[in-house]
Amino acid sequence: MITKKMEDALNGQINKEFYSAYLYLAMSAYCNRIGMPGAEHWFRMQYDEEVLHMTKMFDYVMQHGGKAHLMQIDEPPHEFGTILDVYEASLAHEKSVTGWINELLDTAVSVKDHATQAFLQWYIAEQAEEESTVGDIVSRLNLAGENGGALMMIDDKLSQRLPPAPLTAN
Ligand code: OFO
Repeated sequence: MITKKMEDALNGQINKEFYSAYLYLAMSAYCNRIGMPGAEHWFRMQYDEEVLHMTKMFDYVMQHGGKAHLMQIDEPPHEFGTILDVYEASLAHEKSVTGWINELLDTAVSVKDHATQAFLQWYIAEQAEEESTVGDIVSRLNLAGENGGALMMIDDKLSQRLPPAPLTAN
């Protein structure tokens, strides 16, 4: 059974994962508008992944005697600049998410909730992977600069992203 403090913190993160999904859906729509279909697809897959992050935590709260509490989701931005700007915004967001996951783990430690500490290790590893993946795309876009051919090659690569595998709560 999770404590009220842990339940509130997890519900806060569920809301942030929803926001992440919203943000990436907005980025997908923006990439459609600027003629980057591969990036549009990549962010649509990222949206799907964030929904899985959210539902994994949502299920965990309920399976551990807590109350899943859904809150209002903030409106994301709709304009992002160049394709490099879009991915830099994504990287900055993932760094924020890493900080929030670390704070969640701090809370689990403070209330001596060992089960939630173990559960959160999955998110810690996932955040390292997310930052690395997006950081790599930012590096490639920086190298491509204004080179249209290079940008098309990167966009083609982004179009090959596969859907995320289904997750379980534990
Ligand atoms: Fe849920 O990891 Fe991205 O935001």
